[in-house]
Amino acid sequence: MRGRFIAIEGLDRSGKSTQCDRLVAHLTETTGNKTHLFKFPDRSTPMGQIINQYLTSGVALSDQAIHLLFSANRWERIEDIKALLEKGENVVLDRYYISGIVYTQAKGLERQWCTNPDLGLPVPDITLFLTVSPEVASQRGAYGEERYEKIAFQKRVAALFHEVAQRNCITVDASGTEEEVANAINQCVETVQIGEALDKFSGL
Ligand code: 2DT
Ligand code: MG
Repeated sequence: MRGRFIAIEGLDRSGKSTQCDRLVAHLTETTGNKTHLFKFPDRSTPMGQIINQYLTSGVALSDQAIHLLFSANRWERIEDIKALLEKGENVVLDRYYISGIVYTQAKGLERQWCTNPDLGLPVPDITLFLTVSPEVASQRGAYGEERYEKIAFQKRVAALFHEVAQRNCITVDASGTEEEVANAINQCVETVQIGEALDKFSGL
């Protein structure tokens, strides 16, 4: 049987990375299979390095160009992800195409335009959306260092995330303790049915 394919989405500082690490450990233990974490953007690839410069050192790129790089950054890792799933290993994603779409749409670009480059990517078995208010997130460590970490922008992203999550995600309250959030995530993951074939992303 193919592995489990789970994405975690949310605002900056919503605790995604911590929860992804915990979920990897939980899946390794409960399924007995290897579990891999992929983080998007993957800053280690050639495209990821340009994305990193854009996010951290103010390198100028048009909204369209950076959007296409974020999407290309997913396409450059997807064959590796599919191969692992086919071997029966699990894959956890720290952000995926929903982040790609809502962060660019929050800049004023059209939803359909933002969706197009990601069409055809494999759809996760479940996408968890960690909710935390932009105000609470902004109190957390190192906030404000990267380009998108401004409360006004995060509020626009949050509104779009909430709208999209109603149809595409399971929402998890991430304002509790690390342990509480991890328990909620583990419960959601246990109920997921794994089909053999992966669906192709066809829009939100
Ligand atoms: P991290 O803080 O998770 O490293 O993300 N982003 C991310 C986009 O705008 N489009 C995308 O496709 C992805 C994956 C979210 C860095 C920032 O990049 C944003 C925050
Ligand atoms: Mg961030």
